Amino acid sequence: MAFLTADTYRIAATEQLRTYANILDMPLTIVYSSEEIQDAIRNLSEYDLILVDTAGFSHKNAAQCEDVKKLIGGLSVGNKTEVYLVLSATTKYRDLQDMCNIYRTFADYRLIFTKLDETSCYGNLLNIHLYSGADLSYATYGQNVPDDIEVFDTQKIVKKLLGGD
Ligand SMILES: Nc1nc2c(ncn2[C@@H]2O[C@H](COP(=O)(O)OP(=O)(O)OP(=O)(O)O)[C@@H](O)[C@H]2O)c(=O)[nH]1
Ligand SMILES: [Mg+2]
Repeated sequence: MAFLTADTYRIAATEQLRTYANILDMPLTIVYSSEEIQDAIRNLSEYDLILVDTAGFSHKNAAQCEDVKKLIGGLSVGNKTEVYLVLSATTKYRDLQDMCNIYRTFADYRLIFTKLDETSCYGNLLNIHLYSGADLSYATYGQNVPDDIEVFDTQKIVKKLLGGD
């Protein structure tokens, strides 16, 4: 398994991922533009899994959206790709809808919801799943890596939603 990051945007984002890569003893490749992505993937062809991190940005920034769209497009050429859209459970419904619509134009994706520990409102998860038609894949419940991520447990969330927990 190898890491590839295109997040050269946020201060120290690559340093942070390098720390994870060191802990897990995996190679890290940094790409600075969508044009570099195919070469970078080719150089990692001996790995069966490559985790790619894209830069976080406002979905209302059209230029950055275009960059990520190109990057994801470049990844898909000749490779089996899975795209995950990571959304915070604390984001307002209307904004989540906008994010889903914009990312839908990039690729088919599965959803990861973060920050379930910071909210008591679970309706957005169900509504966004229905609205986007995307599968719910993982959920995170805190900042401890890797303990606070788990496969999305529908039963658990439905229980919380109906006040059973
Ligand atoms: N409480 C809580 N904090 C979380 C959770 N998931 C992530 N965080 C925190 O949220 C902050 C941002 O996490 P990142 O993983 O950097 O988020 P990101 O979406 O990659 O950010 P950008 O790349 O800048 O868009 C960090 O301080 C994380 O520890 C969660 O499930 N619960
Ligand atoms: Mg990030």
